[in-house]
Amino acid sequence: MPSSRTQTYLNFINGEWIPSASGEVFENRNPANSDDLIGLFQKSNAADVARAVEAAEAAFQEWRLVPAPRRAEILFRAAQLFAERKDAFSRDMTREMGKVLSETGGDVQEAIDMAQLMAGEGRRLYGQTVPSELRNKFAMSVRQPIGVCGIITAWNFPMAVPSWKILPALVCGNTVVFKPAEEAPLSGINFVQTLVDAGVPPGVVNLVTGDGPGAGAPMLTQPGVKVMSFTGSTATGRAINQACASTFKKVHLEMGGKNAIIVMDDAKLDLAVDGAIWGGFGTTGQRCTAASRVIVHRQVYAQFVERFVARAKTLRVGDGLDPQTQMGPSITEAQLIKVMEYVHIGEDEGATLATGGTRLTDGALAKGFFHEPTIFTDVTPKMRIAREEIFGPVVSVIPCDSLDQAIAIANDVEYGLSASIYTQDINHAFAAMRDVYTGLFYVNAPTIDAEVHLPFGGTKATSNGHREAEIAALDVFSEWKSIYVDFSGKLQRAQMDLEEI
Ligand code: UN1
Repeated sequence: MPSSRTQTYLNFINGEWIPSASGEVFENRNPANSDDLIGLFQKSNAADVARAVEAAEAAFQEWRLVPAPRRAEILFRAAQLFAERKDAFSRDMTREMGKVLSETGGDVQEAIDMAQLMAGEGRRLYGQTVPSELRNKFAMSVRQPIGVCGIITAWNFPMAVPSWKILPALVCGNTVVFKPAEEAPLSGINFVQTLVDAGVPPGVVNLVTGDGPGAGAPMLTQPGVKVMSFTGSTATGRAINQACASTFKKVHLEMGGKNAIIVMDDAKLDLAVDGAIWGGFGTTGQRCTAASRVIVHRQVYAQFVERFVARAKTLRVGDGLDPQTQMGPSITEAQLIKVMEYVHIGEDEGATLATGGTRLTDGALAKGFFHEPTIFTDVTPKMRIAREEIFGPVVSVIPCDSLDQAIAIANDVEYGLSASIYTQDINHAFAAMRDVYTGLFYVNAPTIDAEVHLPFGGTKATSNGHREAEIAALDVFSEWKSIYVDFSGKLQRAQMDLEEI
């Protein structure tokens, strides 16, 4: 039961913190210690979403006219405030979603970086000027805001990913209705509070907390929502895409991954092991970019496996608030159960369980959702553990005989987010870079750690063709208007033969 000191957090609509029309709240608990109740959050419903959309629609009429450099000044102030609040926000984040403090600090840092990047963009937002086909006529294109943007994000990067979406939406002149993941709503609230403190006007950013069916789904059918940007599972992304079709929303989806590290026979093996450890077990494997497959050349396979397994065994699993901890818990019991199910699936498929495979329940760990770092070896590309996104600390090692075969295996999954190669041969590196069909590619580094000033996104079932972060995000949150200015004082007609002109 919540104690009398338990804090109740509110929705933020039209510049005010208010309760949900539902009158209901939900609990947010620490995945490292389920006794630790972080707070009670509003269980929002369609009425709350309708109110938030209405506020955002009204605010859009003014916000779209605020000059972009002025909008950017607010983002610049937000960057400063995120930096001042970084430690406190990192602690809140570790407490609510479990990743270790150094990683949550990195998550807040992405919001700082993105705010700086988008603040700069307020003085650019470049369009094009091109010559007209006709005399005494100018031709140019400008970016226009679209309207209300619905933003639904995942819990694993609860400040970074909202920043990739909301900050470009704002600098372009849109307004926002934001639903953070129900597993990490406090980071969403911290994010919004900071924007408000930085000077974002009422109605420009609205926040509703709650679950997907209650607080997310109503956005999809609201005619007032013009853009939907989502990060989460492929199944949910598909449903969002379908639900948004009838009102012709612009939909941006960032979904699953089954990312591969390729280790060639000439790789620096210790470097590759470092990369596979960080790529596979960083964030407890709960990244869409996680290196959940390692494709290793048979010449170095035995050596690699030995070192990789030895390193995985040394990882200290525990509460992310403890600076000694290297890997935190799974986000929920359901997620932990999914991890354990995949361990059984791997065993049934005939892969070798080289290390891990068990839930950790010693002492204080019993109160959280902890699992050993787990490595399957002798995995074949057709096994489910080599194809399906597990979103947990489980890595499949797959032997290969050549670069061509490694590339074919890397590509033979439904997803296409990230991939990497460890090699000292520049020809191998460039061939893999060209032929692995993903949105991100790394050489001699793991599949994770994207930076905010490069486009982020994937191919195939990972994405629906858009990219986020970087200025690629501006393409999601603005639309082009082509403008022709005729100063000839007479009717000039394009698409005519020159003679007639
Ligand atoms: C995600 O898992 O949703 O490149 C995003 C990375 C992080 C972002 C991951 N910067 O791994």
